Amino acid sequence: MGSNFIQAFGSTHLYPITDQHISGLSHAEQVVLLNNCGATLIQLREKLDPPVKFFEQAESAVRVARDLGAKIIINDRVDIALAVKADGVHLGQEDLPPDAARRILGSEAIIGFSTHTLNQARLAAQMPVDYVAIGPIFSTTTKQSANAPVGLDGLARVREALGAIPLVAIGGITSENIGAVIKAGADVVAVIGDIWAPAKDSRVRIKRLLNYS
Ligand code: 3NM
Repeated sequence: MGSNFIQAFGSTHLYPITDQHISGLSHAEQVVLLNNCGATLIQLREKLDPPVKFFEQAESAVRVARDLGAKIIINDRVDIALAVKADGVHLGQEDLPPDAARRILGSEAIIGFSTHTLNQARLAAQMPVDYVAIGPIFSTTTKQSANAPVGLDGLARVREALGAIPLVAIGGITSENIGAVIKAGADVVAVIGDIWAPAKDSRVRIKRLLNYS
């Protein structure tokens, strides 16, 4: 576990997440745009559409990603990840637990797990996951029910507790603060708003996040 996930990013540190409603683009269109800019592993996230619609969109996004050589992770839905033969699933604290997802998806699947406190991250480290996500790092308006921000110090403490387990930071991350987030211990950063927010040029934003220094 773990190494497939980190290897998929090459020398980049951006784990982009799709959002149809913010971007105004289908999941497949977002995958094409992200991959054209250099992103190699992409999470499809759909909180509003019914499963039948998300399934159809995910199926075409995975088809497109296969042709491009990109990997696709499905947010929340183990059933959809299995049905569309995605590369893995990203689970929240209230989704199917990682060990159950592992039984369904098998040993090769990438399984990620969201945590919001140091204690949750410590517990996640004992689970059959390929990466642990911690967030929100900063305040965010993208997720309505986001917990209190853990900040860069909280992120550094999670890094210390997790040792070599791949760590994803999420929540309020932009091209302005990505350098500090990586320096504090994240392997990669997951981003929605700074990529897709209206009136932002997504192509420029994605490249800035991919090429930060
Ligand atoms: N999960 P943005 S924060 C989807 O804390 C999500 O686990 C979070 O969007 C967590 O990049 C968050 O716009 C929102 O802040 C991320």
